[in-house]
Amino acid sequence: MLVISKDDTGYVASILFSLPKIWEEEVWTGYRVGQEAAKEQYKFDLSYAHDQIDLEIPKLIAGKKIIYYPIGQEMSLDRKVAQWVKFVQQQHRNKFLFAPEQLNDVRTLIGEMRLIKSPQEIDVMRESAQISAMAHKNLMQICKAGIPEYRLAAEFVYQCSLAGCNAQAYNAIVGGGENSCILHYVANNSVLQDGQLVLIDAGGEYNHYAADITRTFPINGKFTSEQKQIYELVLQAQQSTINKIKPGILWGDLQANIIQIIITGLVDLGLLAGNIEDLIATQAYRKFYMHNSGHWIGLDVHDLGSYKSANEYRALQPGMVLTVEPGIYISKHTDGVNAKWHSIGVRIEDDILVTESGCEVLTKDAPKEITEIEQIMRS
Ligand SMILES: [Mn+2]
Repeated sequence: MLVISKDDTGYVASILFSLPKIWEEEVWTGYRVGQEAAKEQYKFDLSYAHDQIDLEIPKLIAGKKIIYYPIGQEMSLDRKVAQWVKFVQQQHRNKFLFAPEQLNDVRTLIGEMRLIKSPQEIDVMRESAQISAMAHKNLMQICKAGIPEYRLAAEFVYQCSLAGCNAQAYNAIVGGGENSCILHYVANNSVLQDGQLVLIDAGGEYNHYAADITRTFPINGKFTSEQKQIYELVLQAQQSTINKIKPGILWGDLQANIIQIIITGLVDLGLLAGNIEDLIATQAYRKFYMHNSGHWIGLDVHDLGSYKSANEYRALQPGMVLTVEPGIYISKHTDGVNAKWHSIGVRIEDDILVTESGCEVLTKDAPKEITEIEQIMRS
């Protein structure tokens, strides 16, 4: 448990409570930092063994007005906080030290801090994105009809691990054919069929920072005419939206741009009929594109931080990292669609850093142009 305490003069102290360094326990569960190294190596101002929490925290909160902690995240912590406050109330009733009067949720503050990445964080995210991008490219090289979806998921994990990822940012989605139309398909246990697409949504986690990439490509290496038309439309929606990203752009503008392009394209292909404005107003696109433009990404794949402030979509700022991930999904269960479009699910997703002058696509090494994908899969 980390306590950060600020006094009236503005002095900030960091106090760590952690497991004591006991070799007979470490031999079972692994190395521990211990209290000495916490101060010397990690520069905490104070360091205690975890069993000192109930003794030390009341001293730390006495005289403070507000406690920030994740309210309601763990009932055991809610109970502890109440006990510590009650203890201070009783101990200091007749002294000049007061018990805290206010509990605030620390996640609101941390969410805002996590929204703007430092240069060091950006370096790690670039590395995480690059490893994941190369792992996606590798899947294009080894994919062929007849292998199970989990083979590609396993190869992805393997390549990320070889490059130093300690975990995956989330369970990989590898969906061939009809499975590409299930947004969070994680069964990954069907066999990839010749002539169909495979959609792969997978990202490694490097030094605790997530990557989140989706690529869709033909299992046999060559797009059919229908697959190509849907793919090019999704790619156009994604590229046009990425091109708009720069400081000052509102979060909601990204989804609006995707919807505009996807609806126009679906009308051109004969998959939707009617006036563009009416189709947007009635959300007719939801039959084919039923999710949002993306999300913040960082320590979590869906990172903390609000998308609106005071009911207005927030404006992008340098240092924010977000995904842009339009998709079109045409299942055999989708009503009123010519069978030639069935089982075509396409999503293309990249991780984008907002810079002073525009943006940087952190995941740019994962191929997404049709000619590039077909060339990689041919060789
Ligand atoms: Mn995503």
